[in-house]
Parts: sequence; structure tokens; C-alpha cells
Amino acid sequence: MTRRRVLGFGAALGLAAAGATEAAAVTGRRRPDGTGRQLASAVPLPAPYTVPLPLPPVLAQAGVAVGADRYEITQRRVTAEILPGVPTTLWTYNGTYPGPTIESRRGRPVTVLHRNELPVPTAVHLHGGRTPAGSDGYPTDLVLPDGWTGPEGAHATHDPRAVTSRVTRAYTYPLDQRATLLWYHDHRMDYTAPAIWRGLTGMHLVRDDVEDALDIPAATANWR
Ligand SMILES: [Cu+2]
Repeated sequence: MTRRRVLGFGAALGLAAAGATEAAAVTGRRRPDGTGRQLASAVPLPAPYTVPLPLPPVLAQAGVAVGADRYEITQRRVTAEILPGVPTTLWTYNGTYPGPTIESRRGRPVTVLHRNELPVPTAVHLHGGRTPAGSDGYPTDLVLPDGWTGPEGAHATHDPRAVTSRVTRAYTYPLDQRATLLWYHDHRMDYTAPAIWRGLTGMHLVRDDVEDALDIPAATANWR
């Protein structure tokens, strides 16, 4: 073994101990950046605390299905003002950002019929919900928009739990869990983060007797 190789070997061991960042600095090889980078706003931002906090509406029931409270949400594009005077194209649940808030009771099942009028497939996941597989919104368990000719999720992956549907999909949530604040959001494979940035997110409250017994003000009574 040459002197140079011995030195190189020792250097490599040392670098392993010193950590990859230093290794990158010494070898000149760059690790890839993170999956995202922070972007500054391209338009002027309003002065802090001058724009009212947006309060999403509480969703009214669309009726009572068999054994479950029933709601309907349409996923669609709208143009809205997030920054005053600046129109922004959003992907929304029912045209608002955040989407409408669903209020439910522990152990009282809720069915939400989602209608996809967006230009892309979607999947709805109730984050933190104790939900059976069929309504959990697996990332390949897609609701395809009308006329979609691209990949069809479940068929492409052969995932037996996934069921692709066209335009509408009913998700049923047992909600047998303690009072909590859940949120629902788009969950499409590879597109979850961008879809949420575009607006596909909303809140879902679960209430129960324990919460009712607490000596705290009722929040939603004061929302509007
Ligand atoms: Cu989530």
C-alpha cells in the first residue's frame, strides 16, 4: 500500500467520524439540499396583524345518511385574496381557505361525500382520525376528475386496499375517539404538500362529554 493510499484511508475514517457535512466540505462533494427551499414573497406583504384572521365556516349537514351524519364537500378552484388586493388561484374544499370545519361527536359516525372538480386526482385523509382502511384516503386511493386519462392510482399499484373512484367518493369516519382537533387534507401520492399549499386543507373537530364537562368557554359559539 502506498503512503498516499494509507493517508487517504485514514482521512476517510476521520471524515466518517467528523460527520457528513464536514466530509462534503473537505471532499468538495455536495450533499443534495433538502426537498424544499424557503421562497420569499414576490409581492409586498401587508404590515403584520393588519389582515383579519380567516375563520372558516362550520359546515352544515347535508342530511342524515344511514347511521351517519352526512356532509358534502366540492373540491374546486377559486380565485381569492390571501394578500389584500392580490388575486390568488386556490384549490379548495367548498371554495374557502381553509376549507369548512366539520364538527362531530365522539362515536357518532360522519360520512363526507367529496366531489372532485379539480383538474387533478385527489385523495382525502382525515389526519389523526381512527379510520378504517376503506375511508382512510390512501395516497393511491384516488378520486379521479371527470375526463381524467392519466394514471389511475389503485389500478397502477394493485394495492388491494385502494379503490379508485370517479368524481365522487364517500368517506365514512366512525370517530370513536376522544375529543380532539383533527384536520383533513389532500393525500395524493407525491403531491400531498403542493396540494396543501394550494389550499386543500380544513379542520375537523371531535367533541365528547369529557370536553363538555370542562369549565372552558364553548369555542365555536363565538366564531362568527
Ligand atoms: Cu396528514
